[in-house]
Amino acid sequence: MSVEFNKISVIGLGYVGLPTAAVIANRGIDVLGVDVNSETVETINRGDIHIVEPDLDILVRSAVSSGKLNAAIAPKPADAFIIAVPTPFKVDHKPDLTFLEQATKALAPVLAKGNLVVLESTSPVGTTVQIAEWLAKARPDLSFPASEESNPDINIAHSPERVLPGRVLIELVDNDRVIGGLSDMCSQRARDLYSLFVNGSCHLTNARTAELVKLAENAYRDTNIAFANEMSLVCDKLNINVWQMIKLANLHPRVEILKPGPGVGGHCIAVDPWFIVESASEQTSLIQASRRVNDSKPNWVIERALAAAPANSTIACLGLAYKADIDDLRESPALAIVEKLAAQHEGEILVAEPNISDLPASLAAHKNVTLLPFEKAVQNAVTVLLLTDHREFKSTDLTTVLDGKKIIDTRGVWPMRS
Ligand code: SAJ
Repeated sequence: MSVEFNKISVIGLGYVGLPTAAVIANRGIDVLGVDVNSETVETINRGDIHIVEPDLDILVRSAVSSGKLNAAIAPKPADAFIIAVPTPFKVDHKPDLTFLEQATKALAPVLAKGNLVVLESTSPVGTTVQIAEWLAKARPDLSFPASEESNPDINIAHSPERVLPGRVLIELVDNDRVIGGLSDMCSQRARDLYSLFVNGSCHLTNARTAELVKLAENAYRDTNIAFANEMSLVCDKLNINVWQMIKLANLHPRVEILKPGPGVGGHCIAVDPWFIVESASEQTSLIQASRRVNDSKPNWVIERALAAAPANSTIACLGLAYKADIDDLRESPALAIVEKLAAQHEGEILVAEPNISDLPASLAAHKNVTLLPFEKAVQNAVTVLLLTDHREFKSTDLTTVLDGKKIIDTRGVWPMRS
């Protein structure tokens, strides 16, 4: 183990920061996790977790009970700081760096000569330099790589998180990392940091390239999903089974069409392409068109559901999470669809979401919405709208229960009934 990094601080204890903090702490390194939410901090210090991610509970419990992982609401001195706070967008799709600015300014007072700061949050091109500028302004007594200094007091790099929710603990360790420092020394020091817990290779580049690599990955996926979603509209119009069509097209050795769905959700793929658009709007017609296709899919699903369900009848909505086998409702098209249905359909809406125990406030406010185990929801409904392909929905044999019901399967879980 490198003697350089005896204490590491992870700022932002969400879906990326908490697993990262727990993995590092389980390598025997002292980790202070920092989050502005005091409930989150208390939960973690009890050895519990506030998110659903396979095996994360075990890892956090072990890291906290060994004393290697502690959480606090404010930063304290450390050798390296990993920033993993949300970088959402505003209503006009422009990047909102408020959390990042607050986190950076909170960390500035505890910085000391020799520290390394790594930005992991997905960020628009130029953000790593922006962090250096914020820090330099707050700490004129220290030198930063954005200045001419070849060996500054503080090293700064960007290494975007690339982990897939649902597989975070595996991908955090096994995925390759892209590391872009504000100087070669910054990149090398960040590589030393990640070498402490990453088995994948570390690829060094500059900060701007690393920033765009991450954005390009997610925009690439968004564009590919948009193609699949567009095909689902084409198939609907031409009365062709989209699942069968894609399965057959994918037999071609150079074709791999992704899966259509109710829209693209989560806090990454539906957001990050806009960061490229913001930097290069005239050059991004394909990226912008893909966003429009994916963003319009929920309304298309709502129209089909309303047309299929008789007035005052009961609709079962299966799934609220933005994708399978997680509890994350952020930017979830499934949730948005059920919210709109609840407002527009006069009958009962029976919601099944195995990964949550209470309805979110936006649905609990509607009298016609109830959360039920999914078999019950399906049994009592006339129309079944499948929105998320959770394993529970896929693994249960509903053959006879579904007979006679109107089915709208947005994920292809029952491909021959769609
Ligand atoms: N989706 C489809 N059809 C598909 C695949 C996905 O409709 O064939 C939908 C999902 O249902 C979901 C959305 O797209 O609503 C996004 O899901 P996802 O599994 O594609 O990706 P995320 O948002 O969970 O995670 C992505 C990953 N990026 C890429 O695969 C390029 C992950 O590696 C990133 O770390 C993460 O974004 C992030 O944090 O940026």
